[in-house]
Amino acid sequence: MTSMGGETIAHRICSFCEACCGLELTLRDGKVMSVRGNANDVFSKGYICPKGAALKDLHEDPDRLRQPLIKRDGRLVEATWQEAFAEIERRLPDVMKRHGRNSVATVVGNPAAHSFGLLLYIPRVARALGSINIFTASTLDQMPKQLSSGLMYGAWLSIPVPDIERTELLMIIGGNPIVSNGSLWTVPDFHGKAKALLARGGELVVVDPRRTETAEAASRHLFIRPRTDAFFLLGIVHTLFKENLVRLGRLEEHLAGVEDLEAAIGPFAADIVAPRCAIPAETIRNLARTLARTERAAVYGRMGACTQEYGTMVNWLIDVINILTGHLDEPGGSMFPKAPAFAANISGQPGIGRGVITGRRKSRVSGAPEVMGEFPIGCLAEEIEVPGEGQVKALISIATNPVLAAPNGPRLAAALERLEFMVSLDIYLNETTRHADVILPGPSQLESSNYEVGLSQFVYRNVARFSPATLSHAEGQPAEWENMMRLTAIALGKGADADVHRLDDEFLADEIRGRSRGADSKAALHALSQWKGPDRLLDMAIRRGPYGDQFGLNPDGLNLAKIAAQPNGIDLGALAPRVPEMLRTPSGRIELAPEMLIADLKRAGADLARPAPDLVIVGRRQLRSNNSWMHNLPILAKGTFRCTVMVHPEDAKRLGLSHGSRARISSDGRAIEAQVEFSDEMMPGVVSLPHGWGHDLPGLRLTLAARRPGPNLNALFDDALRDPLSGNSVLSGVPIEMTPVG
Ligand SMILES: Nc1nc2c(c(=O)[nH]1)N[C@H]1C(S)=C(S)[C@@H](COP(=O)(O)OP(=O)(O)OC[C@H]3O[C@@H](n4cnc5c(=O)[nH]c(N)nc54)[C@H](O)[C@@H]3O)O[C@H]1N2
Ligand SMILES: Nc1nc2c(c(=O)[nH]1)N[C@H]1C(S)=C(S)[C@@H](COP(=O)(O)OP(=O)(O)OC[C@H]3O[C@@H](n4cnc5c(=O)[nH]c(N)nc54)[C@H](O)[C@@H]3O)O[C@H]1N2
Ligand code: SF4
Ligand SMILES: [Mo]
Repeated sequence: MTSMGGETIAHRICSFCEACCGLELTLRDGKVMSVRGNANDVFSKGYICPKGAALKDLHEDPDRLRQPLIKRDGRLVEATWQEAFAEIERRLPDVMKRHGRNSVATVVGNPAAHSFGLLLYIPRVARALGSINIFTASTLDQMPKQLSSGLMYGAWLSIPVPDIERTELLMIIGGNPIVSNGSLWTVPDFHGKAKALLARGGELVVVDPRRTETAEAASRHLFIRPRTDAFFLLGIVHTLFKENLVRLGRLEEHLAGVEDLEAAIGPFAADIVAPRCAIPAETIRNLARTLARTERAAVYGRMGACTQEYGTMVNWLIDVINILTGHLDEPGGSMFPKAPAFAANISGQPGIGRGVITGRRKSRVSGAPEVMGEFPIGCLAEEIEVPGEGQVKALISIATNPVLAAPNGPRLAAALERLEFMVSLDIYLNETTRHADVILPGPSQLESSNYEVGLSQFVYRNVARFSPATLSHAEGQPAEWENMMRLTAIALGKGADADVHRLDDEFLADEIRGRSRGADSKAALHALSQWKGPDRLLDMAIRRGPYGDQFGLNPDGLNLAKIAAQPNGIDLGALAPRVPEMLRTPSGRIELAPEMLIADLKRAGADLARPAPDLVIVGRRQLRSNNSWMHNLPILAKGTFRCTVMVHPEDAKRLGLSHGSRARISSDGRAIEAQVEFSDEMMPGVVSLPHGWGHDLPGLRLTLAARRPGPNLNALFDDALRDPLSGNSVLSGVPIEMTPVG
């Protein structure tokens, strides 16, 4: 932070999306005067999007909660922090006692993944609660990629990313990074990097049922029938084997399962899969040839590749293609970042590990297997509704709005009303938190320090950056990690008045003792003592990490103080090959043909001839929106209303819809209404509507958002429709009917 003439310049990393742009803020008297991209940031080099600038609006939003709320006579009213925690202590342990530990469910949402004060303390709350009922937005999002990566490389977050600055060919399956700014791939200014790729003669191919902003900027766009990517990719893999295009290169000795894969791929010739995915067989074959013959190429997939019933298979096949064409772990291909801290693939013994397992537990009602320690969020409503031993009776929601973000939101909302007790850690009184008995708001982002625990593992270039708190907390406002520790204390029976700092010290001392011997652990604790809470956990992880000072053994190495002293970040270099060192599979190899996926090919084989529905719906992310929770910020909400359903003019004509009119959209008895927008961006037979809207419910404190509430896309979807392997919800390609209203 530097001060001049009453103004202070501060730097921090934007945590609204995965791009992690470095911001430069100008402050005067504790007020944010402006937010700009930090041109000197070693990673984002000045890039910023409209949401980054909205940090000011979020900080100032009068609707953002600054005081806990407690439900009294059915209304959520302001309370003191002491009253709020006393209420939780009065009611939560009682539910645990009467109904057992599994009766308390925890649901975690997207912003928790961007806030280390929440993320690093979730395991503590979860362990203290001791319930199997954990749900997160991961099963609305990236669980298929986590599972396929876990099975192939041995760690859930060992997810390779395109080395975009050195590639010649990038193929994107179901992602729109020009709008989303990238996901499971931290790549600020994707658009600039894509332009550079094309300028050096490279190719960008986008496979998407909409001609998206990214497709528009690409050298080639292919429409694909939604929910059929597995068949398209199987056709490519089949061609690679059939035409002898497989080139394993350096990875050959580190691979297991090549023959098993080749044997299982038999039924999926390009000619066979073509009608299912609506991409001509010759196009599929040519793509396989181009991928195989291009020296530096990468295939990448995102939401469209995850939110379908073959999500895990699609994400596996994307990596399979990168491997078979010799592009995994090679410069210009798809590579593994090396994070400074917290990654499973930087700790323990290099090259081998325990791998991942799923299904250690099954969900009570549907019998869905646990994946990565959680159940599918699509199972939450039934776990609350269906009586019996282990029924969910209380809920802790952490930075999540599943009433809008999860399929069949209205069913979930009704279920939440039946809970005996609900606590929400959230900054808004919204569609989900209105069901809570207690809401505990976190401080403004500007009042918190932060480090991107997860996203540092998906970077286009290795980097170490830290955001200190820009402003101090409002009087009495605890940090989110302190709220998490107080919940932990209550769940452990230590009471609402426990000294949470001491408890945090005890947890840390235990953890350090578990790892190092007496004198060493004392020295480690002393070295960390300048930090508290998540900062301290971060310092420890960085010191122990691959670039760390190893508590003095490597004096030139990094620690948090050194990183914090560099507001523009520390560049740790371009991605470098990491196989076999990063592998954590029991075999010490990349598992090209995990049993679970080879078995799943039978399901796909039996589904080859499924007829195409007349009309299906897909989602659409928008630049000035972030899932469900940024529609209350003036800078983003202004302008024309964007939550429209895009329909191809031919479809519109057939359905009797006119531009600007309203349409009723229904699916399997569930229905919403939306405003029609004609667009030839759509593949005929496919319409698109953004998700995260539907702010017209009673009892919200979202003044601006409620003025233009929009329809809730997820009200159409069946929460039982999932990828059975990962538990991820199907949120795309769902058959609908559309009729004019009025
Ligand atoms: N149909 C359809 N549905 C989708 C998707 C889709 O593409 N199509 N996308 C899915 C994806 S990828 C995701 S990640 C999920 C997101 O699912 P969720 O995470 O459940 O939804 P969000 O809208 O991101 O809600 C975030 C919540 O966190 C709160 N919040 C914001 N900042 C903070 C903070 O600093 N502290 C605390 N305590 N709370 C905070 C907000 O007020 C809001 O209530 O939605 C999914 N839903
Ligand atoms: N501005 C903005 N940025 C965001 C968010 C936001 O809400 N707004 N959300 C953030 C979050 S939580 C996430 S997870 C990321 C997501 O990041 P992305 O995945 O890049 O974003 P989406 O717009 O969901 O892109 C999914 C694409 O898949 C296409 N698609 C749909 N169905 C299919 C299909 O069956 N097959 C294929 N091939 N394509 C299909 C859609 O048309 C869409 O273009 O974005 C993040 N960034
Ligand atoms: S692209 Fe993402 S990280 Fe960058 S400014 Fe926008 S919201 Fe923030
Ligand atoms: Mo997401």
